[in-house]
Parts: sequence; structure tokens; C-alpha cells
Amino acid sequence: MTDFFKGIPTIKYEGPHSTNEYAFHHYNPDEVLNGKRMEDHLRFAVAYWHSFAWPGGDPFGGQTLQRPWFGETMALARMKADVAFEMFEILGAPFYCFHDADMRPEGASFAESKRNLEEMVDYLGEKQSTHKTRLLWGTANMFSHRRWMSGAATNPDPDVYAYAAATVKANMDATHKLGGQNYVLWGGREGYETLLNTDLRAEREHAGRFLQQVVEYKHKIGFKGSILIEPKPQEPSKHQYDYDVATVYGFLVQFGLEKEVQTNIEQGHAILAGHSFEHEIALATALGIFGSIDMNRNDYQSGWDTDQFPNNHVEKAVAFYEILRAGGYTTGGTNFDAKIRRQSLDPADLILSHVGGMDTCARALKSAAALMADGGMEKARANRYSGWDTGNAKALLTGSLEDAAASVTAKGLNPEPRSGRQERLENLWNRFV
Ligand code: XUL
Ligand code: CO
Repeated sequence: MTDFFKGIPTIKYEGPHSTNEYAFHHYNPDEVLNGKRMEDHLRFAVAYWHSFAWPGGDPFGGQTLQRPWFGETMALARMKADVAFEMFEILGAPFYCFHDADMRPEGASFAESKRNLEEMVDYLGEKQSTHKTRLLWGTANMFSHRRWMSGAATNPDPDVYAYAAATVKANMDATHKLGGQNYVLWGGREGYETLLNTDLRAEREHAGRFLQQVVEYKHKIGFKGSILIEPKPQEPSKHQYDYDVATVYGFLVQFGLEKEVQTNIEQGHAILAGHSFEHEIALATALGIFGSIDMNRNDYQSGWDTDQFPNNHVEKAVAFYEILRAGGYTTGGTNFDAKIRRQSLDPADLILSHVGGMDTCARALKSAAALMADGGMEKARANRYSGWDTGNAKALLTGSLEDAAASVTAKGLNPEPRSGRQERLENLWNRFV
């Protein structure tokens, strides 16, 4: 036991009227909503990088957070893992996620970095055997070190492509060994700054072949989890190849991977792409590539990726409604890709930020589940499209453009517009949030 969270109790559900800040007010893991326990609906994960590896810097200033485990030694990496699992236990978090660079020190060579990773995987494996927390997903950090400056799989230097392949292979092995349920690839620096020095076609083709190799390796090692791409439109690169869900889908189809790879959708990335979070979830569901979510909130004015904890349950309810419509998660979950603000120095801030985020999501889920159980929204939607239930309407889709044109004259069609009833549906929403 470390004493980092000394005096902080295990967080329990006490209900909406409790005034205890060290309690859940909405997240009640065992409460059943629409036939499923809340914990199984939400599948919360803590992100190693924000909570245990981030020093609190911003573009104008460096480290604000001082943690006893900061430093590049294996002993400190083990202390970090000890603290991490203490936090998972305090929160009752069922899952966590990591990049290699979050949990092992960088070595002087690839071989040393890999050895450090493998030792930490064994250490985390021991931790998992005495705790309930499991690995939701693993990933590789291929954006922080200067070698990735011009990209990983899209780097003009083939040696970097090879290094990226070795890095992802090591991280897939690590994820597989720890029983991870997904493997995530966020583009990091897979994009470009200027067309003046970029062969866009070659970079996309290399990224496509790289992803095919990842899928081939998944099947070779018998990894049963999902491979997920995390879209983001810009930052760090000016132009990122995995801009949004629609762009990723086109990329997957081009390389024959649309049945093999799904998406990890992040609220803040959706906002940066000019979309809403729920749009990205609904589109991924419609395309059959919805996998998991990175839960956070972006500041709507700042225009960059602020990765704050969610605190608006009304907004998140729309997202959870789309997840329920998708049938819920299979291997996915709700990963808090969210960090405390750089002035939030106290160990308690780390815990209470997650408590607030979990409560916000639970409250959103309760609203979404109640609306789903009510059925009014789905009834209204079905009614709006009910014209398509007739045989004549279906024939429009199986026939030709000329057949459809002929039906207009034959039937003397003169369609009368019908109300979209948006405000009435918004009023229905408001009864549940
Ligand atoms: C970056 C981001 C990453 C990915 C994992 O914006 O969201 O933390 O989630 O590499
Ligand atoms: Co993310």
C-alpha cells in the first residue's frame, strides 16, 4: 500500500440526496436499467496517461503536478502501478487503459523499452489477479518521442515504419497477455503539416497496409478483442488522416477492413471535427463500426482538445441514447480520456474528478434508459418513416429511376409535406432528463 490516497474512503453509492462528496449520487453499479446492471451498461475505464503520467503542463508553462512516482525508473513505474490500482479500487472502476509510454520507462534502445514493457505487463498482470479491474484496451504512444515527429506508419522514413510495426506488435502482445478487450490506434502524428513536403497518396497507402498488417497479426496471435481506430481531425498534425467517423469508414473500405476494424469515438474529437458526439456514434452504428468511446468534454470556445471531465448530463444523455439504440457496448466501454485541470493538485482531485464523471454518465444513462423504456421517441421515428412499410414504396428501391418516375404520373403523386415535430420531440426529451 502507498499512502498517496491516505484518508480517502472507498466510494459507495449513497443516492442523489447525500451531501457526502466521497459518494456516488447516481452511479449505482448493481442497479438494473432495462434489464442490465449499470456497471455492465457503462463499463467505465480510467486512462493511465491523464491520471498518472501527465505532469500538468500547457503551452505556456511546464509541470505543476508533483507525484512521488514521476521519473524514468522501473521502481517508480511499479509505484505508479500500485497507486493506479489503489485508485481503481477506491472508485470500483471495472477497467483501465494505457499506452506503453504511460506505464514503462523509455529504454536506451528498442530492446530495452520492450523489456521494460514486458516487465510491467507481468507486474500489472499480478495486480489484475488480486483486483477486479481489467484492461479495456492497450495502445502505443507513437506521437510523443521525437522519432515520431513526421508520423509513424506514414513517416517518409521506412525505418520509422519498421519501428512503428515493432512498437505496435509489442503493444498488441502486451494487451493480449493482459486480457485486453480492445486494441486502439489513434492516429497521433499520422497526418501532415504542409503539402509542400508531403506525398499524401503514399502516406495513406502506407497507413492502410500498416492497418492490414495489424489485423493479420491479431488473427495470427488469436487476439479476440476488437481493433479500434480513434478519429480526430487535427492536433497534433494540421491535417489528420483519421478526420472523423465518415473519413475512417472510407479509409477502411479502401483497404478492405470495414468488417475488421471499428471506431473508438471521443467527445472532444467529434467537437473539433465540427460534429456532435451523438452524430459520430449514430453514424458509426449505421456503418457497423461502433466500438467504444473516449468520454470527456471539450471547451466549446477554445478550439483545442481540452479533455475535461464531463459534467453535463443532459448533453451526455443524447450520446448514451445512441449507444442504447446501438444495442450497447460489446467489447467497448466508457473510457475517461479526461484530465484534471493543472491547478487541481490534490490527490482528492484525481478521485473526485472521476466520481463526478461517473455520476454524470450514470445520470445521463438513467435518462436515456427511461426514454428508451418509454418508447415514445422510437414510436415517433418509426411513424415518420412508416410510408416505407408498403410494398409500393419498397418497389421504388428495387426498381429503376424510370419506374419511380413513371409512378408519379401513373398515380398523380403530389406529396404534401408533414411536420418534423422537432419541438414536440424536444419536449418529450425534457420529460426524461
Ligand atoms: C489524443 C487521444 C489519445 C487516444 C489514445 O487526443 O485521445 O489519448 O485516446 O492514444
Ligand atoms: Co482519446
